[in-house]
Amino acid sequence: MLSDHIRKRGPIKKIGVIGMGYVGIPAAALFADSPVFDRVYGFQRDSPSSGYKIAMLNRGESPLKGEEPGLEELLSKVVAAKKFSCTSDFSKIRKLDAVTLSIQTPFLNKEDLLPDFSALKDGIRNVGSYLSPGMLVVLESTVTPGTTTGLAREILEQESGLLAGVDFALAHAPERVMVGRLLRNIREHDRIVGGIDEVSTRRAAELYSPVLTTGKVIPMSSTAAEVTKTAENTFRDLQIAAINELALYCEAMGINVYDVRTGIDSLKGDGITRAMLWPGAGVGGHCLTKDTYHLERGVQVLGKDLLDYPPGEPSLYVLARRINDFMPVHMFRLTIDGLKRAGVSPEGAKVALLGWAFLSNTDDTRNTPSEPFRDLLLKEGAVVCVHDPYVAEYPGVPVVPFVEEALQDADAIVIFAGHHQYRTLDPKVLRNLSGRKHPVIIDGRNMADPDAYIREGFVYKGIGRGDKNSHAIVET
Ligand code: SAJ
Repeated sequence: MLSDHIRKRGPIKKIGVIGMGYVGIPAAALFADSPVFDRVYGFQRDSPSSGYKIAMLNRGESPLKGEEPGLEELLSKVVAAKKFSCTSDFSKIRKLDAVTLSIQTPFLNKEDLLPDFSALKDGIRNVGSYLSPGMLVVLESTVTPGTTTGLAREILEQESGLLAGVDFALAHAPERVMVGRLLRNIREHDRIVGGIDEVSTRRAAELYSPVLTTGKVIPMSSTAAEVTKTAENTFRDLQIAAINELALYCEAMGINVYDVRTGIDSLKGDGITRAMLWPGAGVGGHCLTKDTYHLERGVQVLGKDLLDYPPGEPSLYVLARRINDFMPVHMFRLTIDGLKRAGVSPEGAKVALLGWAFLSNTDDTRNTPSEPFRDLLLKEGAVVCVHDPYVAEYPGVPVVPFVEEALQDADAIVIFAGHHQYRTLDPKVLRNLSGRKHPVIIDGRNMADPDAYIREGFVYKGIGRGDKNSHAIVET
């Protein structure tokens, strides 16, 4: 029995964390910093792309780019105390009580939206080959619901000859970290802990409780934990799609979506909630763009022939994804219409694309909605100059460091990211830089005051600004 193996093994003392990325590194450092545990190993394949992390981590340095408050100090502390070290020798797993896996599951390619589980499967195989009775295995990567009790369990049992739930404990504890606040998120967020059975759930709760400060463990089944993680992002994507659709409606009806948003948001009182998010030029990132498809695949596999749903209707969640992915196309339509109003053909038109990061005031460009927008313009023969104050480079896309360079001789100026800098642009300066009688301004993130630009002779168009998008052109 699993509980006998666990009783014989005693409390968790030695831990392994597989995958030294932005999830695994802070997790390993926090486990190592807890007086409850004796030793933590970080496991990293000595691959050409990431092998360098091993030596860095063993010097107590963080290989993560960007500011992570407290992480570097914590790493050097636990390395000096000999409570943490990084290794590529996976056989060390044999001596451990618990192993967590935080390995990326990116898309194979954008078309079929299928996840690439190959790296995760390698990690699971490595654990399986060194598995011993009473050990706990926890998946932290975002996976399709059913993976823990399915694929992961099968590989672990095949490699080890042991049985999940009988010889070893198996659970899913999804990570909920945001870059820039990794340590704080792990300590303060509640931690969903889902075992394949009660004993596994309890053992996994024993692993995570010591590192939580204000967060608490929320126990459930492993599949419920997988659905929680994917659905919490699906719901955020849905909320954004809902306000994006309303913005498109307001444009068609000639009203200002921000007035409507304020109006709806004013509905207060207990039990009354309206998750009014913000319309925009699109949804990027590595969470919201993929987790909906994990959830859909999960219900297709686990719920096969069991799902009762309105016949012939598309999934609301996939439709939300389609609406959000339509926003860069809508931005393209607004740009073409704006150029037409200014009497400029897209062929050869110079367009300043302000903002390449998917998230305002960050350098994160994963799945940026700016990219499909730029592709559409290039197809029309436009010349696109990309500016982003936080993004130095992007494969195949030149990014200029100074906004003036993008604005010089621009026929159209398109705001795609809500970077602070774009809120203080001066229409007068922009018009002089563009040198056009009626430059076009397309506002994808509610950064520009329509009247200030219209007064300067601009052709203005903004997401959700049905009240302004057909304004009279001012001759200056
Ligand atoms: N966006 C909108 N309108 C909004 C909010 C966001 O268009 O009202 C767009 C953003 O411009 C961006 C995309 O959606 O392109 C995603 O924005 P995000 O704020 O959700 O940022 P992410 O993708 O980094 O989401 C992360 C997620 N965290 C994890 O997965 C651990 C998500 O679950 C969090 O809800 C989100 O951070 C957060 O709340 O900050």
